[in-house]
Amino acid sequence: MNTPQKTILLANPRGFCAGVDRAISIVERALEQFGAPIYVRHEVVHNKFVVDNLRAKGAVFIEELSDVPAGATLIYSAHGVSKSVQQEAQNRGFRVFDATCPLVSKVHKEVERLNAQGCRIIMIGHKKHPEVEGTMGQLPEGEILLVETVADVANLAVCDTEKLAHVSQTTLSVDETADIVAALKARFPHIRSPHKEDICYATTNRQEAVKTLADENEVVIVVGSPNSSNSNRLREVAAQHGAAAYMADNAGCLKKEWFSGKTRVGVTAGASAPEVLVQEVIAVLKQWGYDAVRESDGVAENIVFVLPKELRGA
Ligand code: 0CJ
Ligand code: F3S
Repeated sequence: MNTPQKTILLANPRGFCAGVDRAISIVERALEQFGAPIYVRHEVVHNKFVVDNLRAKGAVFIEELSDVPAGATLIYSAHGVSKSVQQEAQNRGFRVFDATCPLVSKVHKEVERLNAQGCRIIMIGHKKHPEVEGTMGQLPEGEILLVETVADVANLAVCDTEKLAHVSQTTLSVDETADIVAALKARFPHIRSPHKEDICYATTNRQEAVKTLADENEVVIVVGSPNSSNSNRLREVAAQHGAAAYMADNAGCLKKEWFSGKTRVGVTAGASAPEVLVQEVIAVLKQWGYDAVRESDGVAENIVFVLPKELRGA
């Protein structure tokens, strides 16, 4: 009897998005132009490998601006910051570069615009996630209401149901968010939706690709760090589509028992996970007999975000 071939299917698209590329470049260029140390508020992106690398080059990751010395250069992470963080940075006189993804900044502007029009805003997102803190922090505390689940919608206390709008975190599950939006519309028929959903192109494309991956493979590995929201969502989507799905921060996290009796493995990566880590995962899987590697078809992404003027160089 022939033993079946053990295969790897690589998702397309996977890994770095334009916002992550830009955020990492901002830290690297600031290090080149101004020298170490460069202070970064929060992990610039939620990936251990990226953060360790930048730390080795002289980046210092902090959560509190009180830990940044006077006169220092400070970079905001890709997830964005609240108005109070911006104000504190200004008061302390730092040289600031903003690595907030432009697609997050777009949601910040939308919040301001809706507020100026007198709308009460409901944000769909995960409590305590830095992006949610940054977006909700565009307005004074308590102004924006947060919903995390469909069940939360029933508990919202809203006075004026005519002037309502919703925004969302950029890295949520597309399908779960659609359910929450449907629940909001059912309870508040006049609620305003964004012209284009706030969930970004990279999140949408990677979730779409992982569905195909999960449909065609028995096991799906998502390369990404445990604190990466979009990577966690990819694992959940793969599991919902019937695959045994696992996150792996790097090749060293792979467990042989995940693959026992399985011939078809799919591999993808969160928006903050570098391709080098994907290649290391493939190398280990090849050692375990998965030697036929194929790339899936997928939508081409050609979005590039420009760097801040001062860091563009010659
Ligand atoms: O929030 C973002 C602008 C996404 C940044 C890239 O991904 P990651 O893993 O740093 O952040 P999430 O936890 O938001 O997915
Ligand atoms: Fe931006 Fe989406 Fe990436 S919001 S940082 S393009 S995951």
